Amino acid sequence: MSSQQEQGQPRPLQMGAKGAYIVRLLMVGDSSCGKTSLVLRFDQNVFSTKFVTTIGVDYRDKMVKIEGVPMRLQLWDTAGQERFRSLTSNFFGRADGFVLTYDISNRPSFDHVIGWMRDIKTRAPPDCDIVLCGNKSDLDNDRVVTLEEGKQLAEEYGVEFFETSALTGINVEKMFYGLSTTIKRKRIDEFEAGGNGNSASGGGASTAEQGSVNGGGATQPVNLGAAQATENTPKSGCC
Ligand SMILES: Nc1nc2c(ncn2[C@@H]2O[C@H](COP(=O)(O)OP(=O)(O)OP(=O)(O)O)[C@@H](O)[C@H]2O)c(=O)[nH]1
Ligand SMILES: [Mg+2]
Repeated sequence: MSSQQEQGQPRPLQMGAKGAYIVRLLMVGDSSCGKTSLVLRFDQNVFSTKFVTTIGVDYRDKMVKIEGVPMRLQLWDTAGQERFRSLTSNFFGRADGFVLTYDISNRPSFDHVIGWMRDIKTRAPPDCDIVLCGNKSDLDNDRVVTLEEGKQLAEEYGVEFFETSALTGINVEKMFYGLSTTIKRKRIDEFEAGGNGNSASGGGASTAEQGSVNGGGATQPVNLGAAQATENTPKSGCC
């Protein structure tokens, strides 16, 4: 653990070999909620109705410019199936951000968000940012999780929220850019400005720049509420 983390302060982002900052984003959430589809829509602007479940972890990277700054987004697309959980959670310790996804037409996938949050809190660096993503918003007729429920849960955790559709593409870029912007402001700008990462300037990054409809204060600490009370696993410190 770095000295910044010991002091509860964000670490500066790592600079890669090609002059781009490296941002490690992890896709997490139940199987079939659309993690791989979101990555493919974002990276290649494609979509398939065929379901090929992810085995272990897939990887892609994508170069983007966030507010003029080159960033290499490393997209780690983890398997949602329970049998891969111990493997995939090993990746949490080096994450800069999480896209925690559920399917708006699948209630259990929403109910399991609390468990995913607990895993993130247990294993991920405290300065990582999280976006809660209700995917398959095109399936409005089959919707079982309301927009309000999603927003409210995100608010409880103090994370940003988007409803997306990998099928139509709606909000997919906004979601990835929103999360990346939040990370950039907290983990680059505040260091360049000579700050220590504790100022409020990183919050709600996506709303100003990318026109997010559902964004919230993303840089607040994750509040696990009641879920944390039952958690007795010590922090792994794997970062
Ligand atoms: N209607 C609709 N279907 C979607 C959407 N996103 C994904 N799907 C479908 O949902 C199924 C599962 O999608 P995946 O992206 O493979 O799900 P996953 O979360 O990666 O699943 P695992 O790899 O098993 O964890 C596929 O049949 C997709 O076509 C969406 O936004 N709308
Ligand atoms: Mg997948």
